[in-house]
Amino acid sequence: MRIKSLALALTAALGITVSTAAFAQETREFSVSTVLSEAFPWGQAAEKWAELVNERSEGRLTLKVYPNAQLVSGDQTREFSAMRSGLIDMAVASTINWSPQVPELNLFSLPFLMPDEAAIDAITQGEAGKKIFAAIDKKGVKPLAWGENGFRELSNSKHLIDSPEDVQGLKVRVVGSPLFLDTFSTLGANPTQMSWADAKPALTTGAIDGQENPLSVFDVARVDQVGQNYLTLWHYMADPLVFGVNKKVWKSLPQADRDLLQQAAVDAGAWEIEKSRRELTETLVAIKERGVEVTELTPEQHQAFVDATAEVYTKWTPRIGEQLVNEAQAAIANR
Ligand code: X2X
Repeated sequence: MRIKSLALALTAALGITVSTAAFAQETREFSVSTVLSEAFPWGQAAEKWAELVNERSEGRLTLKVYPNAQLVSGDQTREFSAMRSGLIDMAVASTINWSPQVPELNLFSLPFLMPDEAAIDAITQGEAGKKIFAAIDKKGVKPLAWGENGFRELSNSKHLIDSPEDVQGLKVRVVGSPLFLDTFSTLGANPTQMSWADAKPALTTGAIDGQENPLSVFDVARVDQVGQNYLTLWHYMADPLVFGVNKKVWKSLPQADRDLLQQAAVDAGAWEIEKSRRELTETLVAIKERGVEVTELTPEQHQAFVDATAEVYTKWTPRIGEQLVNEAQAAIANR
């Protein structure tokens, strides 16, 4: 808009008439929802996307990031619906928060499905990843690229956890899908659904004993300061991030801008995945230095958790789609 009016003013001042077609492309601003701010890799992914889009469109397209799920008043599981309805233009979102509306996204929450980072990539970068994007698309949001929140580790204020028995009776905060209630109930815990906005106060007052989040979140949000002194590295699941766009916004964009937006999302996602994986070692050192007791599981201890949560697959595989689960497992086996 500004460039166009400047051009019109200039041509008028010079007493010449030129076609304004060259200036006809207006600037546009879009909202981008995230749950975590730019203090976290997740928020940085969104800011990187905004930066690349701004640069590559020479200021024509602006992405304004709204962190802390503020566009849905902190209620992160309503983000997908708000995007579909057009209340939010774009988002960098966790698969966990969109899984109530897109059942296929529960794939990533199946306990101990993905043993390592290569396993995440085997899903997202392969046929299973395409199927999941098709499912998101079908539910009303255009997915563009993958990012990563990370492997979610279990913390609590009570005692060291290295066996399923240790989890029994613990009040653990979870979010998103009822799948998490099943995982923790199967382990004998007392899971409770809560948004991230409510989690920290609940940890502070002791209303809940534990929570699960990636190391970057534990570190940056200073979860150790609210009494979470025990951290078990059980890598039971990882939540990828999805860069997505409201369908109406997507359709309103010329093809060149769609390509620009998607390529910037792919580049920002790859940048953030690499960065957050690289920072993990350093983050763990920082957490240990603060006095948090960090527990790594032996292969036998790990297997006990795998066995104890196996029944979650029986209930959830049909909901996610048997073919998708099989395809993901095959991709992981061949990684
Ligand atoms: O709420 C959480 O635990 C968080 C921040 O990791 C997500 O949004 C899934």
